[in-house]
Amino acid sequence: MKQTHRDLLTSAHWGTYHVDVDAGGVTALRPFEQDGDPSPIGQGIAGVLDGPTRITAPMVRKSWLEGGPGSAGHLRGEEPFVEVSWAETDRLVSAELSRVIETHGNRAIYAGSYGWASAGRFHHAQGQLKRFLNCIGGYTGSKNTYSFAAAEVLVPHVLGDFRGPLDSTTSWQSIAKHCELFVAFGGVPLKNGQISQGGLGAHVQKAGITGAAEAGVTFVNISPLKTDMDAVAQAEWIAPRPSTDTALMLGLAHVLLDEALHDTAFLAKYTAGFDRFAAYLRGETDGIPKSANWAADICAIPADKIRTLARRMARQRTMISVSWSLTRQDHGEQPFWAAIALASMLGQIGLPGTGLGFGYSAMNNVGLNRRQIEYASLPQGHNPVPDFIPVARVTDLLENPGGYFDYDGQSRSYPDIRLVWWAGGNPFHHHQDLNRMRRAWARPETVIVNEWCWNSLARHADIVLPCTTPLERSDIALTPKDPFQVVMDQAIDPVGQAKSDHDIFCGIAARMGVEAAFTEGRSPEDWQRWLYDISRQSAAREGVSLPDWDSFQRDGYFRVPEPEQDMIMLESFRKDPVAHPLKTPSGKIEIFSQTIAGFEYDDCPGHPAWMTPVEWLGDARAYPLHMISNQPRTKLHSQLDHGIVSQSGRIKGREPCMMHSADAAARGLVPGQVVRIFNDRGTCIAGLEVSDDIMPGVVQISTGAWYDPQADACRNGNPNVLTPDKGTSRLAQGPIAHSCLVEIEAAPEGLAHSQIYTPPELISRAP
Ligand SMILES: Nc1nc2c(c(=O)[nH]1)N[C@H]1C(S)=C(S)[C@@H](COP(=O)(O)OP(=O)(O)OC[C@H]3O[C@@H](n4cnc5c(=O)[nH]c(N)nc54)[C@H](O)[C@@H]3O)O[C@H]1N2
Ligand SMILES: Nc1nc2c(c(=O)[nH]1)N[C@H]1C(S)=C(S)[C@@H](COP(=O)(O)OP(=O)(O)OC[C@H]3O[C@@H](n4cnc5c(=O)[nH]c(N)nc54)[C@H](O)[C@@H]3O)O[C@H]1N2
Ligand SMILES: [Mo]
Repeated sequence: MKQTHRDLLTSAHWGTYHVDVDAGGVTALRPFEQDGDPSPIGQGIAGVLDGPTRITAPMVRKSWLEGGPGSAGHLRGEEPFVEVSWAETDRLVSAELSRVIETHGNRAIYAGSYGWASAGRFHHAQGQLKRFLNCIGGYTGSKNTYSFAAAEVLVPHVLGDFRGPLDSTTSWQSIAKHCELFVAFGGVPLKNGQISQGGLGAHVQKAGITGAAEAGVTFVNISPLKTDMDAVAQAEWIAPRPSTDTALMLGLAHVLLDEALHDTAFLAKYTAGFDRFAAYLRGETDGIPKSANWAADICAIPADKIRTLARRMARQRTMISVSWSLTRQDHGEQPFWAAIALASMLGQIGLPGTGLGFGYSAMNNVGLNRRQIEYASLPQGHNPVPDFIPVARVTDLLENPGGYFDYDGQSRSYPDIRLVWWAGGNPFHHHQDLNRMRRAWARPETVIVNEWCWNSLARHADIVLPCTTPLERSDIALTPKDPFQVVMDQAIDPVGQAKSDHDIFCGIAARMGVEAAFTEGRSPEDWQRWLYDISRQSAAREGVSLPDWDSFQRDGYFRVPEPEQDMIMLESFRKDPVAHPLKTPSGKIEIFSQTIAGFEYDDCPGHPAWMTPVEWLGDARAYPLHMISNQPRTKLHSQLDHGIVSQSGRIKGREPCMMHSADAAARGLVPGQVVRIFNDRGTCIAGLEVSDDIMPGVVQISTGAWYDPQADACRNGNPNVLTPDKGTSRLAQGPIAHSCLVEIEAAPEGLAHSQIYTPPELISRAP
């Protein structure tokens, strides 16, 4: 282990911390002194680095070890594991990869391997996996994210690009100086601003919203949850039915049009196809004017409120923020398209502090004024396999080899998957309709998983390769999303026989004769110096001089200076749309897209439109409550669910579920009670929290509890047993977790606690 004279440092997706270590291991993660608003999430790792939930040796599922690939896949998640040596897993994995590739080709390997893993530029699990697989002929991959797939596919058709505008979302500083009215669909959830992918140094979202409120900005929180906006904003709270924001935006747009409050000069100069959209708003295409009265019925908001809000938005310097959650619902393309159309009608896009923002506080980096430096990442090589799936179509892929699917104008087919490999993500956390996914998961012949703890994913594998946590290896956190670049010190020795993902792949690569191609002769430290060197050069091109490697290691971190100018989304396009056209066919904002219209999708026409979602309160006969399963406050997804911070937020050991007092009273339910949330897809056990900060008819339970199935129930409170698994539309095929109806009742008395935090049965073989 490397020696250092300063406090040990680490970086996580939830912040930078000092690491305290004694002879027994890591005792605490202390807040970084540069962070004015540190997240408590970090401490969650301190108690779980070792102990029963830690995977300490390579493991193989019993039937698979005895019978080989394809043995009793339906017993995944139920069978004991047999402890084996690394030499044995290297042999088993390389033989199985060779068999699958020779018999079925590389496209039979699914390694989309979606997930967040941990921060650190080199030890990036997914990057390591993909680099390794590319050395042996590639794999079937996945496209887009669970976060906002609908926007990733739609917005490039409308603005020419999504990531660029997202990464230059107008800064909080600019909002404080120039904005008067901040209208937030989905709120500004500070709980989510705890996170930034790849690490962060200082949390800025609380300061951002506080600064804007103190500067006199008025906030409107449009969300089923009052708590989606911090009290400091003193926001007006408007609670629409979930999954109806598009109708609300169309209603607002109709008022602007009807009262001639829209900016015709902006629309003419910067947009294309507004006339088609206007005809739809007036009802010329379908006989239904999208008036405030029309929207009021759909959203369950008084029409007067909609009219008043539209007039205020036209009168004032207005910022519209659309939460990423709006994309994770049925027809999730539409709220983003409608918001772009609405902001275009207000004519303030590209001006300081106003216009449009993609999800303030969805992460710490949204609205964080910073320089964009292209740091180097581990080269992944070339994947010769052309097959891919839209990431959330994984169950369809496993269920339906050879089946066809639509995606962004293409018709494609699912390959026949024989081997699944996951490193750094947890589909038993992130996917919808988990009971259905679990049945499909029985089909592949082999499932390989790199994990460090016995979560649901590890339990559903055939071969479990135990990896280290960031505290057991050295790395560097380099990220364009944050000004702080941080040294990640190794704080303790690897626990048990755990190896870094990189070392795991080195062992298998050696057996398959591709070690030289995989490592290029570099050690992990050589690679980190290499990544840092290239990053230094690209920073220098942006006028930023990163310290040399030794100074960086000595100081532990470096803060990239702030840019002189406030970040403003689409600023150069606004200043000169001829010199800086958008990368759309017209060079302008496409309120109507001929390209999308040309796809002739019944569920995604050529302009923003309201289509009823599969499940919503407007048609809640079977199940009367709308369930929001949003991001957890006490952790990142399923990570550290077994740790102290996540567990301390529980109610009688159960995942909290929030319900309005009137709904609880109508069902005779009381706070603190254990309840079952259910629909046709499954049942989820939770602890009841009663509050008037949620709109009646809506219930909220965070994602992230480790899935613990018993028949179709999750005993541990994972809401994804209830959520529907369907694409947003044929365009993006994104996940729709937020469009989900349920019912709630008291759970049977004396229900046993989940056993998910005790490991599966482990059989050790004497040497
Ligand atoms: N119902 C519902 N479902 C959702 C959402 C929702 O809003 N509602 N949100 C969705 C969204 S936006 C997302 S992004 C996804 C997130 O889903 P995921 O990113 O899959 O969730 P994580 O729990 O972060 O999974 C990361 C896994 O990597 C493991 N890990 C950590 N470090 C390492 C490492 O160094 N090496 C290896 N090999 N493994 C490591 C962790 O133990 C963990 O199991 O969930 C989606 N699912
Ligand atoms: N602490 C923590 N922070 C996180 C994460 C985490 O796991 N934990 N995950 C990170 C990731 S990967 C992502 S992608 C981002 C996601 O960021 P978001 O998409 O913003 O996350 P959510 O918490 O699902 O949604 C935000 C709020 O939207 C509201 N909402 C849900 N449905 C509707 C609707 O139909 N209409 C309206 N108006 N509001 C609605 C919910 O009340 C919810 O609290 O968060 C990131 N930040
Ligand atoms: Mo996400």
